[in-house]
Amino acid sequence: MTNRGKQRDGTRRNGTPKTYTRLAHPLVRDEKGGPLRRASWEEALDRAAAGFRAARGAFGMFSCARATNEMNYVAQKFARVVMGTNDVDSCNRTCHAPSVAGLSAVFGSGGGTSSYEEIEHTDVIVMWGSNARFAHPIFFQHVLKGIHNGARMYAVDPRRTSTAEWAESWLGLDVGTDIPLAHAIGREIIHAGLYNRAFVERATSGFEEYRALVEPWTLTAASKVTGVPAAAIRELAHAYARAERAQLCWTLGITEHHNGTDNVRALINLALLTGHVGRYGSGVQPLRGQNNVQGGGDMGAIPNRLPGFQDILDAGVREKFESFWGVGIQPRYGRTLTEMFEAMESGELRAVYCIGENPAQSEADSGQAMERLARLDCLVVQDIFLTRTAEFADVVLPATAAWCETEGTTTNSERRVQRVRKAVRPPGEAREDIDIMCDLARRLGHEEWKYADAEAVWNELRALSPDHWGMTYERLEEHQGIQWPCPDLERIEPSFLHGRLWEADPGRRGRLAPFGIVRHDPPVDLTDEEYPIRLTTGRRLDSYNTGVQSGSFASPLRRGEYVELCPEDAERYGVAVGQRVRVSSRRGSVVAPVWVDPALRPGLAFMTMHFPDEVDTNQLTIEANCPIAGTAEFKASAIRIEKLAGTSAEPSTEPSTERVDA
Ligand SMILES: Nc1nc2c(c(=O)[nH]1)N[C@H]1C(S)=C(S)[C@@H](COP(=O)(O)OP(=O)(O)OC[C@H]3O[C@@H](n4cnc5c(=O)[nH]c(N)nc54)[C@H](O)[C@@H]3O)O[C@H]1N2
Ligand SMILES: Nc1nc2c(c(=O)[nH]1)N[C@H]1C(S)=C(S)[C@@H](COP(=O)(O)OP(=O)(O)OC[C@H]3O[C@@H](n4cnc5c(=O)[nH]c(N)nc54)[C@H](O)[C@@H]3O)O[C@H]1N2
Ligand SMILES: [Mo]
Repeated sequence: MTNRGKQRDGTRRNGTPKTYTRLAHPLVRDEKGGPLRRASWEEALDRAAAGFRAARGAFGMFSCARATNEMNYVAQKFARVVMGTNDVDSCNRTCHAPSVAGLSAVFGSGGGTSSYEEIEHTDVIVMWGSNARFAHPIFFQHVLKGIHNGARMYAVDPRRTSTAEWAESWLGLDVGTDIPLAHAIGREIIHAGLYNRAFVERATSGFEEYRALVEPWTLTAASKVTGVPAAAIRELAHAYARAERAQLCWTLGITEHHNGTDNVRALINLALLTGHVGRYGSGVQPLRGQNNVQGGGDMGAIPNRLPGFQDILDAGVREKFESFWGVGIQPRYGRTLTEMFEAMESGELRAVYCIGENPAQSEADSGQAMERLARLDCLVVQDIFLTRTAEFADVVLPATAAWCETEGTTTNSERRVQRVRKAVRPPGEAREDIDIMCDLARRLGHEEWKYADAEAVWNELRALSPDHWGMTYERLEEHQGIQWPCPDLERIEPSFLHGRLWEADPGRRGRLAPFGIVRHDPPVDLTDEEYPIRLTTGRRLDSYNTGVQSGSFASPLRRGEYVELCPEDAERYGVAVGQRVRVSSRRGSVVAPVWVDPALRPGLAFMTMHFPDEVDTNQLTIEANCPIAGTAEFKASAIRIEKLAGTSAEPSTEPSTERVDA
């Protein structure tokens, strides 16, 4: 491979922002390590099909969370029907898989329980580990309306983020101490007699065990572990429990930990304790990441569910799909994205079809991830840009951009399915993801693979997924989007889920919601004398994920990658804004300029994932991951910072808080 060996030090192109080329023609590589060259569609598809055929039984699929529901339906069908495997997954694994796992364990389904509109009509909003002002700006407009209507907002984040600026109170906890904080809030609510006894008795199970679990977490004990003042914990507990309606929202500050699912369960416990779920204005909301990551999972592009979020282990469900698709479905869960990377290491996975993902730069410990990609017999990358991952590919297939060059639907974080449309002609010979997959399927012996259009795919999905049955394209248009579940062609269901929990005998109608018995477990990558600083990573308003889609535009907001420190730490290390330092973790090392941000606290540094071609942050992160969900601990690594000899601060750059008024 051309790039192997250079990866361990992420300084390769430091300082020179990369412009990505839009893919317009298929490319193939004649030999490993050689260059990519232009090829015809015929040749590229033949090569891809041959590679997949040779690796039958050792094939994995990465599906695209930015593409449509229809595309994701076809992708998982390709894995299951054409390649006979459940090894299909997407970036949901690096992201909100713990939310899906936690919500399904409690409520039986993995979606957020409320609608965006409800946040405008609630009394208390808790933003926990979420910087929605930057990462969910549309949702945040609803939050601002809620605040305008009188709601009080609380922000729980180690950094005083732009979101926290709008909050009544900011709880600046230490990274990885969310469970002690949640347990202390729970204990305070119980001790103050503020829990919803009727709801707990009627709709939940395991309360006594939960009460015993949280009992040691007094305000003082939690304050010591989390760094949050006892009075602030108490205030949040009382505000949340006393509210008539309350919304608890979380994102990656909760999920991207080695115990992400436990974190999610600890937060859901608070909603169960107070009854803040299953009613208009009250609910729990994981604000999902990519535009269609909710839909990708709903469509079955995950290893444990068939379309409609139906469990693969359910024989009745399997039978339905088997008779519809005319093939047997393996009666076991497939590998997650994380497990697929491990299987590349052992040689059990030898071919990967990577559609609209850039794992060479988005996986934790990316140096290791790239070594594994380089080891594959066959890597086919289907993308709209020539990504870093494509640099390891044997075949690169140019796709159309789902959001403006194809027809279909996507599903947002409030479970709303909406139409997307083709408005722009794709460049060169680029083809739609679905057409490319069908062409490959036909080459692999499935002559019948052909869809007239996206609507034909959707109608096939509707026939198999009761939750989507009522959503014809016509109705989606008429209602400007419909939320699932929508099992009926006439009716529209309420905007929130789990209203049954409030019915007289919910236990008889379905499951009780169990409290999560979860314990504090600090981050895996411990800070010590050698690596004394806690690094957390995340996002900025102006850039998107690995920067492939946002890297090529010029903007005064876009200032490239920095390692951000608080003023006290900058002084302690004797570094100033613009000065280049070496940042090292137990896995790798990069060079980055310093930024000073008073939103941080001593001992805490922040970097983004947006500019990996300048500074490859994921060389530093740890792949330790949640055993239930497989999500890596992107939010907690241990690092050290060293001044580079002969460098000094660039003059004239003012320390900035980077915050923008909404
Ligand atoms: N502008 C922009 N928007 C985006 C994206 C983007 O790249 N750019 N990406 C999209 C995607 S894929 C996703 S998943 C979402 C992510 O959206 P968010 O999850 O809101 O984004 P992050 O900045 O990754 O992390 C959120 C916060 O977690 C905090 N945090 C870190 N460690 C901890 C901890 O231990 N406890 C708590 N309570 N908080 C902690 C960080 O300080 C950070 O402010 O954004 C989506 N929207
Ligand atoms: N350090 C650190 N690392 C992280 C995170 C973090 O917080 N910190 N967050 C993690 C999270 S939450 C996520 S979601 C992942 C994201 O990880 P990835 O999904 O791997 O990264 P993206 O940059 O979003 O890559 C999306 C790719 O899809 C392509 N694409 C867009 N539209 C289409 C389409 O219609 N068709 C096709 N075929 N391709 C398309 C784009 O060109 C791009 O190459 O990163 C994870 N990595
Ligand atoms: Mo994400």
